[in-house]
This record gives sequence, structure tokens and C-alpha cells, in this order.
Amino acid sequence: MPFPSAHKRAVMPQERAKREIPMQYDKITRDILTRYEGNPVLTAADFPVKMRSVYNSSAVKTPEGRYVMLCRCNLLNHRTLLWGADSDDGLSWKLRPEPFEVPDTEEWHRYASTVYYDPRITRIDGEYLVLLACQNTEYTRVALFRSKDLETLEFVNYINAPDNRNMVIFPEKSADGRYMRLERPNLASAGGKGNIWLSHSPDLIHWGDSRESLRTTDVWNYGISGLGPSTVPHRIDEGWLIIFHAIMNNCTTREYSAGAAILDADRPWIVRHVTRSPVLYPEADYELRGLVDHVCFPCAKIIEPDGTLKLYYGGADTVQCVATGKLADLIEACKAH
Ligand code: BMA
Repeated sequence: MPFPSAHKRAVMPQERAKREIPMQYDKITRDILTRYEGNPVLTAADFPVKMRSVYNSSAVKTPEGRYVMLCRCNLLNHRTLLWGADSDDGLSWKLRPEPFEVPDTEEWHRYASTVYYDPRITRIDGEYLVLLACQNTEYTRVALFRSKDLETLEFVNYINAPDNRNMVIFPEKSADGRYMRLERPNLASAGGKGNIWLSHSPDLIHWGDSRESLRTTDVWNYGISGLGPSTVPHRIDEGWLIIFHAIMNNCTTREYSAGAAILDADRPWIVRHVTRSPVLYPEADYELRGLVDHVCFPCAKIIEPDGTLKLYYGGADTVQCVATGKLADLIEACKAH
């Protein structure tokens, strides 16, 4: 029985009817995203100190048109650093001389004692909000930083009790003026992973009014073993376009691929469309083989004024990559069911 957790939750008949979507895979006839020919765009060898890997980094384009990347890197002993890089085109990156400073406090060392990782960056109200998953030997919390310019980061607080991660904050508030975030609570019953949720906050610190959103069973073909929001939601005519990572445990691998979905404009926890197949899955050597094999793990996307999309993702937990595509194609792929 390859998909045990698919059957754990009792589904009411009317709910099942609502969620049933006929699956027609034949509508997808071409790649939605194309790997950048210069991949990987950053590797451990690019750093001024010995490093094992650089992956799952986030990039943004500033209002002035510069590109900034916050890189997750692993030292030789797998302790992590967050390292800045700059670019004029979002493809060729120049690393800064030093990593970002993180707090040297009892609280930081307690909750981020093993690693801090998978940054997500949202620009809202004229500043950047940076979320970092922080792990100790028992659980994960997410730390919120704010920054005016992504030159330095100011620690604000941890924004959840254990155990939750993969958080991304929407770039706009809800109609009633609250911040919104997508997140992935780590459920013991789902092997430490689980479904995507949406929560609200009046002040970025206190979060609640949580609603379940995309579920593993909605994309069981490629995400039955777990999901996580990947990149900041992007406003489109129909609602919000999101990209998520999807986990599929097979006999010999745990494949991480990426899917896309469109969330309702007014009630953004409701999934209107979702790709029936991943839009990016491990295929290239640098995604199939590395510290963790078979991983494409996006943490950011940039959408250019002409509708070109750049997706920033880690390959095999080892190198930093970019894939490009058209926003319109992603939207079409979400609806192709
Ligand atoms: C997840 C996160 C990611 C990582 C992925 C694959 O749980 O830890 O940082 O890329 O596993 O190992």
C-alpha cells in the first residue's frame, strides 16, 4: 500500500465531491519551466571559505532593479550560514565578502542550535521581511527578521511554537487588514510533514485564524508524502499563484519536486486550481545526485515586467539553480485538468 496517509482522514461525501477533479495528464505537452543553461548559478567552490553546499536560497528584485540573494550555505560540518549575493540580471551572482550576522543571544542559540535555513523574503510596507526556519535537536521554529535594504537583518522574534516551517508571508494584507502567511505544520501523524495551511496576524507576531489549504491528497500523484509553501504568493487576476514543494517517498528515493496552484482571491486558503503534475522535478545531474539525491527545492521566484518568471531552487541540497518560464504558462498549467 504505497500511499497510507492518503486514507487516514475521514472525508465527508460532499467534501469529496467538491474536491474531485478529473485528471487529464495529456494536456501538458511541454516543459513549463526551463533550466537556466548556466546552472548551477552558485556552488560551494564560489565561496571565499571552505563550504559543502549552497542551496534553497531566496532572491528578490529591489524597486531600484537590483537582484539580491540570501544564500543558505552549509559549512564542512553542516552548520549553516546565511550569505548575501548581488546580481545585475538575477542569473550571475557576486557573493559578498562576509555572511549575515545572526543574533548572539541565549534565545537564538537555543532555538537555532543546529541549523537555520530555507530563507523566504517578502517585501511589504516598504521593507523586507525575512523568515528563516530554525532548528534545534528537538523541533523547528521560524524566526522573523526585518530589513530596509537586505544589507543587514534585524531579528524581530520567533513567530510560532513548535513545530512548523516553510513559512511565506503574502506581499499584501487581507481585506480586513491582517498579514497572511502560508505554512506547513510538521505533523507527527504525517511523518513530520503534512498539508499547507494559511494563518492571519494583526502584527506579524501573533498568528491564528488558521485554515487548511492545499492537502497532500489533492496532489497524491507527486506530493502524498508532504507539501510546503515555497515562494511568496503572486497576485494574478484569478487570485494568488503559488509554487509549493511536493514530496513523494518511493522505494529508494524521497523525491522533492515543485507544483503550482491558484488560490482564491478573497479566501486564499481555498485552492481553485492545482497542477496535476509537477512543473519541475529532479532530472538534471545536479538535482539527482548530491548531499540529498532527487531534490528540487524552490524558495523564491521573481516575475519580470514582461511576464518572465525566474524560479530559484536548490539542487540535491548541494547547489543553487535557476529555472525560467512564463507566468502565463504556469497559470495555464494550473488550469489544465
Ligand atoms: C526539507 C528541508 C530542505 C531540504 C529538503 C530535502 O525537509 O530541510 O531544506 O532541501 O528537506 O533534504
